[in-house]
Amino acid sequence: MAFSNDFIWGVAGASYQVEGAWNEDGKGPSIWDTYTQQRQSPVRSHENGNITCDHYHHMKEDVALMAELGIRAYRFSISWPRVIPNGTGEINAKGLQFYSDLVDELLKHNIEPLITLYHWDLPQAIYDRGSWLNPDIIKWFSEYTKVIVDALSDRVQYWFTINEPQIFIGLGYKAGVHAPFLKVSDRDLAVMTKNVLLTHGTAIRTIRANAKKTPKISWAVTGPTFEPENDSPEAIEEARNKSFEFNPHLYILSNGWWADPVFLGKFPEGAEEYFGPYFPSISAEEWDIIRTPMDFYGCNIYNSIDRDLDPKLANASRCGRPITAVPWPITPDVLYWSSKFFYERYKLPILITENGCANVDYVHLDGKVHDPQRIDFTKRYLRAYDRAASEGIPLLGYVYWSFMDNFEWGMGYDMRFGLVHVNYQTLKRTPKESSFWYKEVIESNGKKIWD
Ligand code: GCO
Repeated sequence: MAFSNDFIWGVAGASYQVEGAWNEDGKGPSIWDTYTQQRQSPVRSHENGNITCDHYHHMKEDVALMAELGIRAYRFSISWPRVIPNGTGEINAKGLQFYSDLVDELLKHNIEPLITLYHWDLPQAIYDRGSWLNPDIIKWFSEYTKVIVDALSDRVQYWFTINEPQIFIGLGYKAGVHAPFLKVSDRDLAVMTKNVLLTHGTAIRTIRANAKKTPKISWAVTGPTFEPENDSPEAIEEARNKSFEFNPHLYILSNGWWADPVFLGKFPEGAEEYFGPYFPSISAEEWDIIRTPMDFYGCNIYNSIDRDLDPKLANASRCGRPITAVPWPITPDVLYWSSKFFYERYKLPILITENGCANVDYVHLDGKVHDPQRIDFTKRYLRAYDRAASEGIPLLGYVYWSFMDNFEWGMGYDMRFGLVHVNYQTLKRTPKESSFWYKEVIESNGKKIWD
């Protein structure tokens, strides 16, 4: 057992996925609101986040439940359009108050707030002005960041700029399965990448310049890696290279495309040839901003990347393997390999900002939610993470996704990741068996995972 004594044990959620109250108390619309209000919402079963868990109105009850379950940290995101309805300009005092109250409530229960500034609910007004294609977004996001930091940094220490650029750009603008459901060209993706990277770097500077409590800052990127075929140095080297290389089809979802610029000051090899005249042109001054240092490396990890995508071979290697409800493969060792590879390459302590299991949970005849798959899943992943700790890789903590079931983006409500079950009709919360198990994991600082 190698987790440090101050290891952070947390749970996560995100504004659009849990809050509801989509048009209350002066909140402006986000791109997720706009698309899910259409008669034919592109989300599975045409579902939307209008009410979802109604966390906006159940916040105190939810925090009290976290405290009962022994949770030490809560990673949540701020809805930009709830605080600044038009994206820029006027501040919605009620929206800001909600987050201030949430922070107070968490601290009252000794739960550390971990704030994500952007978890995909872009103000519609910013989208209308060009979204990530418009370089003004860098300034607009920085202004929004300052509003939040001014209001909350007397009590908050942990900050995440953006959540998973791979996904909000990759699935939102390339694959067309997340808002705003577009498929744009590589040329546009290159422009967006540059603007996202500059937005991230500028936001770090804004936080550092304005925070009252000394901030600890990171981002939360998605971080799957390849696992080596065996433990030989050659196999490990091959997996390491594949985990960061430039692949023309998958670059937008990769680690190297987003993190190499930030830490190494360059895009991965092969990118410039691929983009030709559309390769992002970045001045020395802009590189400085993109490379603004962070304090740790926050990453969301659920599974490793399939080694070979050759369909002829795929049947043999994939057939019947364990999967979650999403369905993603269950690959526990990815927590070891990702932590190792990221630490070696980017030289920062690791915080797993999301990891978790979607399961087929429902309330059983005895009134309880039995979810042994989630317990087994989490135990396996934490064991692999523990291996990384025992090899001396600095690990700051583990944040389970998610605290409660919620709106799973394009997949709607069928996917349940929560430690707490939510009945979307009655809004009743029922802690699942896994939440009681996780409580013991926390109380034992991880020892419980070896039982
Ligand atoms: C993420 C997502 C979460 C998802 C979770 C499960 O950061 O990937 O932000 O919002 O709900 O990952 O897919």
